[in-house]
Amino acid sequence: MQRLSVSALLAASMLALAACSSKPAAELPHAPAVSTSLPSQRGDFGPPQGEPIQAVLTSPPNVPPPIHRNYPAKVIVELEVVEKEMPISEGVSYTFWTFGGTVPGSFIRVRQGDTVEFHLKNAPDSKMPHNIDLHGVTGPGGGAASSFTAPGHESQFTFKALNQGIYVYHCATAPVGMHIANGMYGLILVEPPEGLSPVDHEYYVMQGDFYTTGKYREKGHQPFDMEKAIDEHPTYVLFNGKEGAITGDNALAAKTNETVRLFVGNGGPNLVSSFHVIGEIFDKVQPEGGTHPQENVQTTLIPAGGAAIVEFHTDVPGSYVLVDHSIFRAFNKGALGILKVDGPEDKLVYSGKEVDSVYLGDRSEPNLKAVSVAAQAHAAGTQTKEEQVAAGKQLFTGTCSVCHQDNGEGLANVFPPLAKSDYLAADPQRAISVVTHGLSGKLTVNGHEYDSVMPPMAQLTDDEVANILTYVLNTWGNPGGRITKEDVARERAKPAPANAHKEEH
Ligand code: HEC
Ligand SMILES: [Cu+2]
Repeated sequence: MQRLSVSALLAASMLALAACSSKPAAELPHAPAVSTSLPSQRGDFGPPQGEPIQAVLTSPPNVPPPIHRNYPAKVIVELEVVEKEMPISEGVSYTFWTFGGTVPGSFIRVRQGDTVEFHLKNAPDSKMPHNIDLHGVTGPGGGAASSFTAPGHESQFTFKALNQGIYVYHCATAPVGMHIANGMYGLILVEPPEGLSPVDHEYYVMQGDFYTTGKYREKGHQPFDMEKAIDEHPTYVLFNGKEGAITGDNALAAKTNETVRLFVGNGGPNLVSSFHVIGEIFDKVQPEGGTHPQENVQTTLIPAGGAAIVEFHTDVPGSYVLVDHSIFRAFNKGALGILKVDGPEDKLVYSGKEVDSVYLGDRSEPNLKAVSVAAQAHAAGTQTKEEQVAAGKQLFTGTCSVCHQDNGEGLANVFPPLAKSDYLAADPQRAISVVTHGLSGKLTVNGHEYDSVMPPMAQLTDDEVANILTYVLNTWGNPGGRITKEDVARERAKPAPANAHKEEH
């Protein structure tokens, strides 16, 4: 087998060589004219012409404007590494290491054949040395060896952008995985000489997996967890480095009847992304950032350290949800974004009625501010019942409301009411166990019998359970009272009662 594949490779490369040498060599320096028929041709179009150009760098989700040049130029890129604390979720902070102050790093756009003079600076207050490996560079380490930069220093190297495509760049300083896990990646687009087709919107979205010592959404500052990273058990899987980076007020925007191009990267460090936009079909995808497009695609796989260009047309208004279709990552680890399309309905294409709240739960209401306010107040020892209620209300939506409904009325014969529930009023502390351990078997609420199963809400932290139950106790005419984080911790530590939800194996 081994020998077969080696000889097959040899034959293939000989064929490729033959194909190359059959091209008149004179064609190569004047590539723009021939490049449409040879889209993957390497782009040494000769020495740079004209004055050097300072590259426009943009922060996600923005993309620098298209290049309308028809000659190769010298392009100067200045990128600064900044280590900084930023929110990773509402009320949760993380020390990111960044290219240009954002995760993912600044978007770089050059033209095939350009000579790129790259300046990598490392901010004086950095604690670590860093470097950069650009997948669009031909040369050892993709620039890594030439760009190792201590805090307060600057490195410079030059490369020719020989191949067109969308490429990941990342830090490659040891421990490499840790530098990438802390957010050190971004995209560089090498436009074909004739440019990309014009579209109405271009956006920059990049997935990454993150590893914190605390649980998902556990409040406060969260350090990097090397063990979880090695085990490939991410706490967060995110688009653009923060839960909610592209939802709510930060959602990507378009109008109906427009064309949208997404440059979608995946920094990893570990996971591959099954990138999907709920409610859209990709008219065109350049999988793996390669040259030959695929058409009419639902979900495209983006490897760690890879990227794709995705294009589609907007027909119907509404919220389109960007997800990693490894779907627990979307709804339980944060890999979720929104493209908000405004414009008139087209009932012929879609009958109407937005379904995003069904899909999104608490994420359709992205304002979790009350949750972090409550957490901060708790840390300071000043938390009021009102703060708990406000936070609990946010968390109830999409967690408990799925079954017990937004108004707490439940659903007849299936989900018991929480509104004016005599079962709840009889023993509010018992409700803690219901949430943390689940509940099964017969029970009577307000004279009606239920014999169903509530799974344990194990994803909720102690303060989240406390806030939700305090909200429930103080709403819909329930008796009031307060549940604390300590109450929950105590109840959670106890063995599950006999009527807890039992796992079936
Ligand atoms: C997947 C559906 C589901 C979800 C989600 C759910 N519950 Fe329940 N809940 C039930 C069912 C079903 C029962 C009744 C179980 C039985 O019949 O043994 C129940 C019972 C209860 C009870 C006791 C009965 C009553 O009406 O007072 C409380 C309290 C309760 N749930 C609170 C919550 C809270 C708070 C949340 C959110 C943290 C939540 N539940 C999430 C399905 C759910
Ligand atoms: Cu680094």
